[in-house]
Parts: sequence; C-alpha cells; structure tokens
Amino acid sequence: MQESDSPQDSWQPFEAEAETIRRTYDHPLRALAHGEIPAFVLRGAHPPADCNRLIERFTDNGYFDRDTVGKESQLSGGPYLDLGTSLGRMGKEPAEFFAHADRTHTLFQRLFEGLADPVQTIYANLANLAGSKQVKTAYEEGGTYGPAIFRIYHGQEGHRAHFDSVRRRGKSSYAVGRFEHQFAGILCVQKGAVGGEPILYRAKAEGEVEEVLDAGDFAEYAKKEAIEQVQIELDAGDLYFFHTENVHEVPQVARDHTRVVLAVFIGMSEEDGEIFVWS
Ligand SMILES: O=C(O)CCC(=O)C(=O)O
Ligand SMILES: [Fe+2]
Repeated sequence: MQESDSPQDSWQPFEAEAETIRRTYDHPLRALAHGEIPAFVLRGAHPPADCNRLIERFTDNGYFDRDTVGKESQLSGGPYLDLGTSLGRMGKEPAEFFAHADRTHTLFQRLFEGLADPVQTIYANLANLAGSKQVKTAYEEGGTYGPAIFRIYHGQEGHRAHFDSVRRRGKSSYAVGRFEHQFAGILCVQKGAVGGEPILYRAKAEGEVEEVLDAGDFAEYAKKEAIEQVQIELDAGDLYFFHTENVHEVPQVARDHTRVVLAVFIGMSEEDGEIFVWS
C-alpha cells in the first residue's frame, strides 16, 4: 500500500495478524516511523494460558516482591520492577551490562521451560513485519544484549510521558545507536485490569515537544495543542508495536492491580539488512 493511500484516514491503530499487516502495508515499520498510524496491535499473539502460567512462576519465584533484586535479573530503582537487562539502566559499564545480559538469557530459558516462549512470540511476529530484513538480538564485539525485559507495574506505578531513542539519548558508543528508527514491541502478560493502558500521542519528541517533555509540562501542552492520542487496551497475550520516538506514556495502574508486560526495543534503518532487538 502506498503511503498516500493509507487504509484509514484517521490516526488509529491497525489491528490484525502479522500476515494481514504485511499484505496491507508494504513496509509496516516504515509506516510506523512515518507516523501514518500509531501502532499495530496483534490480538492473541501469545496463548493467554501460557501467560497465566508464567505469572504463577513469577509468584513462585518472588518476582512480584523485591526478593530477587540483585539475585536474579531483577532491577529496581525505577518507577517499576524490571526482570531482565536494561540498557538504559545498566549501560554505563559495558562489561557489566553484557554479563548481566548473559545471565538473563540463561534465566529466561529456565523460566519458559515447558511453555510457549514469549520472546519468540515477539521476534517471530516482528520477523513477519520485517520483510527481507533479518531480526536478531542486538550484538556487538562486547557481547549480546538482553533479549527482552519484563516490566512489572504495581498499583500507582506508571511511566510518565517520554520518548525512547538510544541514538538521540547519546548512548552512541553502543551498536544500537546506529539505527535511524526505534520502535517497541510490547506483549501483555497480565492486564493491569484498572489503569495502565498505554497512550500514544501524535507528536514526535523533538523541538518544542521535547522541551515541554523535559519541563514535565506535556499534559498541559497536549491539551492546548489538541494533540491526537490513542489508548491501547491490551489483554494477556496481545502484542503491539509502535514508534518510540513519538511521545507515549503508561498511566498509573490502580491500587491493588498489577500490570506485567514483556518489552523490547527495535532498531531499523532503511539501508540496513539487520533489525536489532534489545531491552
Ligand atoms: O508498557 C508499555 O505499553 C509501554 C512501555 C514504555 O513506553 C517503555 O517501556 O519505554
Ligand atoms: Fe517508552
């Protein structure tokens, strides 16, 4: 489909299976990068029963408490708990970062034993959208990055309006800083039930928009400028992809509820045969 011939006039997510997305858009990731649509939503991409069983393992392993912080791959200190290896949080020391990522690869193998592998669900669907490009966990001379990361949002936790771009955030000594476009893939493992449904804004985080973000004034600005927004409602097993250089946020999850997602970042350049995935 040509860019001028978008299947929808309004800025709305496109919900379909990966094959249908591919048949509708010649270059799905390019359509996201160009802001034609806010997101692709793939309902039931992962079996909900396997999501539930994974959540039981989280409970058994103590991942909902801070019991495993520092022992396994759990990281605290942000607005939510992470299980996995975060470049943003760990990237200062490359050797430590890559050693942590190795432990996460081992941990995930054990954690997913006997279940459908949710990391594979994200990668396989992405590969379907990627055309002839190869989808790989990001790597460089120092090692392999974390493949994906679980984010646990407890009650009253969220993620304020922000954008994600390694290239623009200046961590350019890492290989993933080379990509022109950055996206995220988010698989819902447990619905927050109340709250926690992400909001995507039709606003690229640059210039004035970036200034108001930095100043913490984005909500007011978005209202004043009547910036379009969409909210993505997800059930366990639903997967969505979006361009992370647009402003987005995760509103707070309501008290006594917990939202769990498996998240990846994705780097793509027009002229690059590889798409890198990391967390
Ligand atoms: O969980 C989501 O839906 C989005 C998360 C996000 O924006 C992030 O982790 O940077
Ligand atoms: Fe984000």
